[in-house]
Amino acid sequence: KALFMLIAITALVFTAACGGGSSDSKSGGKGKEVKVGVISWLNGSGASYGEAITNGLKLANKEINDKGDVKIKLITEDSAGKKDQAKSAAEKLINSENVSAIIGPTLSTEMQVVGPTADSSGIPIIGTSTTAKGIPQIGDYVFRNSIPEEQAIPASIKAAKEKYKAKKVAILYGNDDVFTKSGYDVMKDEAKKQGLQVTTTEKFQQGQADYKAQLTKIKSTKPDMILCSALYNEGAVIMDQARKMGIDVPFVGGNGFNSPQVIDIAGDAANGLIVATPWFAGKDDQKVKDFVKKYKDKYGKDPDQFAAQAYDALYVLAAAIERAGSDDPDAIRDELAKTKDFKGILGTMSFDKEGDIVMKPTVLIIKDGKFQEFK
Ligand code: 1QQ
Repeated sequence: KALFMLIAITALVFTAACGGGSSDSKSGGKGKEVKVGVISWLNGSGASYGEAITNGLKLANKEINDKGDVKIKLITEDSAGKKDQAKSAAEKLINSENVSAIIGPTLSTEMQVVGPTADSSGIPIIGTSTTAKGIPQIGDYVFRNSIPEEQAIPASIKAAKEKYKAKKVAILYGNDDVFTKSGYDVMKDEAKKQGLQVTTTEKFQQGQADYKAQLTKIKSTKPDMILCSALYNEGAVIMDQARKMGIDVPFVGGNGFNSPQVIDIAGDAANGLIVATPWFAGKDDQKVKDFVKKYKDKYGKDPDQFAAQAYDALYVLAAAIERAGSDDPDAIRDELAKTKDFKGILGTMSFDKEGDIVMKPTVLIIKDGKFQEFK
């Protein structure tokens, strides 16, 4: 028995000394580059989301690599906001590029197919903008640092209801996208919970150009506010057409509206839009100020929520890679899951046991053509 123990211990010591055998060729100790795949919406009607996200990632990547505790190589694929393209991108990153982790994709619609692919391949994935219900619950390898609609929308509806003493709301939502539908579900439930009467519920489709039929109906029911679940392109056009029809009540929007594109497209018509977000550029925090300056210097414009979330996500991932001390996806996943009280530019965040973000959103309003704190 003693001899057996001796052999077992010798074998153990030998394995440990060799760094676990097969993973040795992949192990990314100090100085070695760890490959991280990025899937982002870079072309088409929502390309500004992907532009902000990849800008935020590039900025963080340079800082992380310059510091040198870990080295990350980003490999970026465009999904064009389409779930099939997002899935092919994930397969390429996992099977051909052998990435150790993935950041993205942009839309919950895409994550619903990419999440299961990454999860079944044992590759950790962090959504930085996916806010529909059930995303981290796809599997143990799926995380997100974007605040779910279930937390953001109740906060913005409550703040708007109190401020405007609203009693009646109309709801307008896109019924062909996972995120816009999920936002609608929360709006409907929350209106009920907060004792708001829903005057009418109207639907639209992605890419729709004319919303007059829906808006005419909404106008006739005289709501105190409009709850709208849309991506920025449709959302901005809706607000523009609403204001032109004389609908001047506040809009409460979901995550899709958290883009300065709403202001670029709708102009003054965007005033009166209320949203909840983990990001506020005007925060009196040195970290936030530094980030805003660095981003502006590099890209010639202010960062938005999507850039900030992506920036923090890469730092969260880099910290997990550093703690794992290797590029082994399983080890990185386990360290990601332990993320607690990470201090980034969004504030302090942790992952809950399902891999969802724990953080309170801030409520903002577009006033005088810019996002401001809603008080
Ligand atoms: C989602 C979203 C979109 C607004 C991301 C751009 O929140 O698809 O979940």
